This record gives sequence, C-alpha cells and structure tokens, in this order.
Amino acid sequence: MTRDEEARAILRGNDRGGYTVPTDGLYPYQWNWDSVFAALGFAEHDMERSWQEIETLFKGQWANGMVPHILFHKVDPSYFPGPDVWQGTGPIASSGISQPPIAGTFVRWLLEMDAGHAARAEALLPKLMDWHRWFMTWRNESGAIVVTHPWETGRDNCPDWDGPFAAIEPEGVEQYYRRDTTHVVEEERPRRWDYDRYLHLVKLGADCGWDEAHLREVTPFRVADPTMSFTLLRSTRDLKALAERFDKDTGEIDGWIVAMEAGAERLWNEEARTYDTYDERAGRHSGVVSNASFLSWYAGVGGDRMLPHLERVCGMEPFFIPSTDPAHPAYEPKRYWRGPVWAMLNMLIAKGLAEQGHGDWAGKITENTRDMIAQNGFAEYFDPRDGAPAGGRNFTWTAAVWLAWASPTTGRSTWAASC
Ligand code: 9WN
Repeated sequence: MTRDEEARAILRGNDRGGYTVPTDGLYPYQWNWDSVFAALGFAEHDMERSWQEIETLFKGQWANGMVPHILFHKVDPSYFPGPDVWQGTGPIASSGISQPPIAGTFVRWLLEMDAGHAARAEALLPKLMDWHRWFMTWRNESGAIVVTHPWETGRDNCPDWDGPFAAIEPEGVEQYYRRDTTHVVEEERPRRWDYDRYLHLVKLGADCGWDEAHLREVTPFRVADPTMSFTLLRSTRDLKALAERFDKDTGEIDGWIVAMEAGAERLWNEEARTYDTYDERAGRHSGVVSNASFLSWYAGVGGDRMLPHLERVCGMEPFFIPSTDPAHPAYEPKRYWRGPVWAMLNMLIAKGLAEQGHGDWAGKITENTRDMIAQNGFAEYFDPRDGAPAGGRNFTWTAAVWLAWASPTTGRSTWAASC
C-alpha cells in the first residue's frame, strides 16, 4: 500500500458513521479539533463526508454556545475519564471544556473547495458565532484567551502547565484507573502527578455543573494560551470572510478581532522574546517556547518576531517543530507535548508562514513533515531526534494532514498549493 492509500484506509477505519475517532482503543470518541482535521482529510476524496464530520460535532454544542472537546456518542470503557466523570450538560454526553477553535477556518477552506455546498457553510455560521461568543464572554482576559484546563489547549502536558499545576493541591480526587497507559507506554504519556491535577480540575467543573461564572471566580487554573488565542483570532478572521460572503453584518466580529489583536500582546514575553502562556492567577509568563508559539503567523500577529526562535529551534534536531524547545530543561523528546513533533500543528504553522511571505520556511516544514511521515507512518506524534513514531498509531489527524498537505501526490485544497 502507498502512504496515500494507507491514509485513506485510516480515515475509513476510524470512521464510526458521521464522526471519526482519533484512533481506535486509545481515543474511542469524537474529539473536537481532531474531527476538524479529519474533515480536511476527507475533503481530499469525499466532500459529503467532510461536511458531515463538522455537522456532527456541532450537534453536541451546548446551549451557552460551547462546543465540547469530547462527544461521548457511545460509551466505551477503553477511555478514562468518561461521561460519568465529566457530567457535561449538553444535548449529547460530553466533556465540560472546549478545544482549539479551528473550525471557522476549516469551514472557510471547505467552502473554497466546494462552493456547491455553500448552504451547509451558511448553516454552520451562526453556530460558529455562538461558539466564538462563548469564548469572548467567558475566556477573554483583555483580549487574551484563557483556558480552565490543560486538555482544553490540546497540549495536555507541555511544561507551560508545570508552574500553575505546582500551585494546585489535588484534593478530593478519588482513586482512579488510567486506561491510556494500557494502550501506550508510560514514558510517552503524562505523569500521574499531571493526571491527579487534570482530574481535580474536572471535578471542580463537574461539581458546579460547569457554571462558567462560578469557575471564573474559584478556579486556581486560568491561563492565557497561544493555541487558544491564536486559533480563535485566526478563526474569527475567517468568520468575517464567511459573514461577508453570506451578506451578514460583521460589526460584532470586527470588535472581537480588535480585542484579540490587542490581547495577543499579553502573550508576548519580552524577556524570552517569545509568545508563551500567561498564568492569570500568578501573573507570570511560562517562558517556554513551544510549537504553539509559532502559530503567531497563522493568527496574523507579531510580524516576524518569532523568526529567530524558529530558526534556532528547527536547527536543533533533524525533525521539527518540537512541541517544547529542545534547549528548555523540561524537554523530553518522547513524552507527548514535552518535545515530540505533531504533524497537524506543523500544517497550521506552515500555512501561516506561507501566507505571511515565508514560503521558504513553509516549504522546509512541509518537506520535513513529509519525510517524517513517509519514513515512519501515521503516528500520533514523533521523536524529533530520529522521527521515531510515538503514542497512538493509525492516527486520524496525521493521515488527514498527509492527504490534505504533506503528501506529494494528493491535496486538492487551494491553499495546499501555496505551502
Ligand atoms: C485529552 C485526541 C486528543 C487530542 C489532544 C491530545 C490528546 C486527550 C488525552 O488526545 O488529549 O483530551 O486523553 O490524552 O493531547 O490534543 O485532541 O487525539
């Protein structure tokens, strides 16, 4: 089988009818941003299935506009924590937090590829608006977008959380049994120390029925994050384009863009000369250069401020972009978000660079990711030192970004050609 055929087979194999799981066993449910990447992968050969993926995701949208990070369509004991622990309050059993809002951007891309289904994009627009409004109401600290759980950023155990987590005493967490380490070796997953705190924060939310006003007052974990801030700003720019396309008023959207452009400055760490996380409770930057820091081009902020770090970090290991700066003492090249390369984040970073006049860098990242997947297959993440596969295998988003972007032979999206 060629890599292209393998990638299509992975999408087919992870398809559960209307939604796709990230990989069998380790993640048996619908995850928010995974699904949106999956939609772009399907777009390469099946537009109908592509739209459906996003429509299914929005069926889980809560009354307050939040789109959950996990939808538990069918209970499966191979994942913990499940719906009984989360106690989400939406129309479909779900978690109580969200995930990086890339959907607005991807809906715009799907529409560019498939103008024949414009009505489907138009029907999604008010739902996307409600979701963005939820962020701007509850997660907006002077224009920087905050999270109330590391899982919300999709970068679960990156060193950015070490500081805020050290301040948390994980009280009230009952004995639990992790399932992730039955699928993947412990050295490639978060530590128990992290899991205790993940579960403490889930309990805090579930105990108050995910009341955002209450959580804003009581949570010890409120951290402004580049993944959230940059993907939301980018997606809001794309909502503006969608709104204009469908002759809708853009006043509210324009206000959000102005607020977030100003808020991005709150993530700029002048001392470390990087975008990083900002702990609202402690009033401190993390000082960590991560792959999320390089989403600034994708968001359209900061000019070339991140270029020196990009040149340095990409020169340190054969495969890039590592999720944590290899020069940082917390760098661990195999442990999840503390070092490994994530192909889907590379795609967003390359796209941003290409748009902002850095076709050379976009090309380098594309080729490097292409070699990494061609040599090592469709892993969840990869060791930057040699590209060795790590985490889950037969992974949906790695297959999807291969088809849409990294493969030399597929990719029908107009923007793929520009990277
Ligand atoms: C918790 C599904 C998800 C991704 C995240 C990734 C990982 C979950 C976990 O898997 O997180 O949400 O249990 O480890 O960190 O980005 O969406 O692929």
